[in-house]
Amino acid sequence: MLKTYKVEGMTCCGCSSAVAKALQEALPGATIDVNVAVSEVTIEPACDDDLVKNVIEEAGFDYGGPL
Ligand SMILES: [Cu+2]
Repeated sequence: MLKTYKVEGMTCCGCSSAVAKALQEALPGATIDVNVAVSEVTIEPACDDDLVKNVIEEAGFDYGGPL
């Protein structure tokens, strides 16, 4: 099962790469898909919301919660 989160503050592919890299390091083995155009991140399998929030905020972006 996958889960989609809103992530604000991504403006270019550099931002999306940074978010993807941070999430991938925190969730080895997960499939991470970052869509900068709609400010969304998809993670499969679903994981803990607080972990996602922490990783996104530590990477310097704004966590917008699960969709
Ligand atoms: Cu950027």
